[in-house]
Amino acid sequence: MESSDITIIEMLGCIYEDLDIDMIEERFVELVNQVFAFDRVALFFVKHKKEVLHGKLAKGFDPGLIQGMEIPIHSKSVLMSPLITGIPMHNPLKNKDPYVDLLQLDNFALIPIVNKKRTSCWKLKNCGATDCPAYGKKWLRCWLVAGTKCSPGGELTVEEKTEQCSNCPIFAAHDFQATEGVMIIDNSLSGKPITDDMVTLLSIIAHSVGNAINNSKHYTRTLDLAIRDSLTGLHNRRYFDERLLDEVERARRYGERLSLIICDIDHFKKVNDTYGHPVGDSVLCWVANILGNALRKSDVVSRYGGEEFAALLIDTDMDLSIQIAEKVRSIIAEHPFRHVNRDIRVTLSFGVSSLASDSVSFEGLISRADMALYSAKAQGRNRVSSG
Ligand code: GH3
Ligand code: MG
Ligand code: MG
Repeated sequence: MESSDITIIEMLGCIYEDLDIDMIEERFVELVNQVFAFDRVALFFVKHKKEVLHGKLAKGFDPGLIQGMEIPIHSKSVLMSPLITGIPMHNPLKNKDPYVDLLQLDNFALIPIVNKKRTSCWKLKNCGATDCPAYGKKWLRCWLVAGTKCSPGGELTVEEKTEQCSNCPIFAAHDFQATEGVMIIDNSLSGKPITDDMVTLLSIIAHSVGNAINNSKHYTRTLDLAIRDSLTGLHNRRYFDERLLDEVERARRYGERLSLIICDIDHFKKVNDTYGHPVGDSVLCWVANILGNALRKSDVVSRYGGEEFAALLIDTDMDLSIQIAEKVRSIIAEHPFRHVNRDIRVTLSFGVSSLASDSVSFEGLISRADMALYSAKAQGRNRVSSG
């Protein structure tokens, strides 16, 4: 075994152990750099929601050029090809391609970063055409090869088929779940050869990296689920209680301000009784959304109980917190929730408290907000009280 093999195994081991996507990507570029020393390397990742390939990391390239560069996944750029086919491209034919021109690629290869999730087209479509060239292949798609049987019209060319297949649910633009991104390796400056062996080895490494990235996404998603309320997507009570302890401690240590808003939907039972529980659920989500949008990203907004919400306002004093609570109260009171053809009017009552400079306990913060909420209810609801 050569020392470069050991480097690869060691570095891949580290990549696999890491659950932080940014670290995985950085280590991947470092590995490629140490083992292959190409002139230039760039990593692009698929942003599924935006439907773009997004430039993230670069070595040798002008980082300003790569970072933030976006290539629509519908574009016909050669950079997209490895993601559609799952196959690396080594010195691809350079038909006029604005992205290849922009990056001044000449002696280069494109390595797909994919994960194991992709299902074969013939499995997805339950296709029995065993003599189809795409049958039995994981990455080959029907529209990529002549002679496939699934599109009507017999022996069509790849171009004709692409046209026909563009509405198929597994067509390129709709089927990017298994693709994480693409790595560009380039030796255009030095002219050093990029061999087939290098491309093959890199493709295997990139596949492992694709799986590591996918694992990391799953892990992050699981962590997120554990701290969120499944109905509203806000933080759950357990997370809120933990953060409350931490934030009270932090505010005391650094002399920062900290406020708490607790609010409760008025006569919510009546909403359920009148419109049914599922509509009640939709109202809860609507309120949660308004509350979440009214607060800053750094604030901790949670579903505190059934129809009760709590928000921890970091470094915010009582006056500003009352203003924020008042803003949310008026938005909800003035804009009814629209259900089918009916307007459902709901109101909320609020209790606000702030960490006094001499206060040491988080219990005090909660009990004062609770008492203020109780007082808002007692005074007729749909109002903000402080304590
Ligand atoms: P008040 O103004 O005094 O707060 O009156 P209220 O009717 O809102 O208070 P009450 O505590 O009597 O009733 C709360 C209702 O909230 C009863 C419960 O069924 C409903 N609720 C709690 N959690 C959920 C939920 O997840 N979904 C729905 N649809 N309703 C819920
Ligand atoms: Mg209520
Ligand atoms: Mg309640």
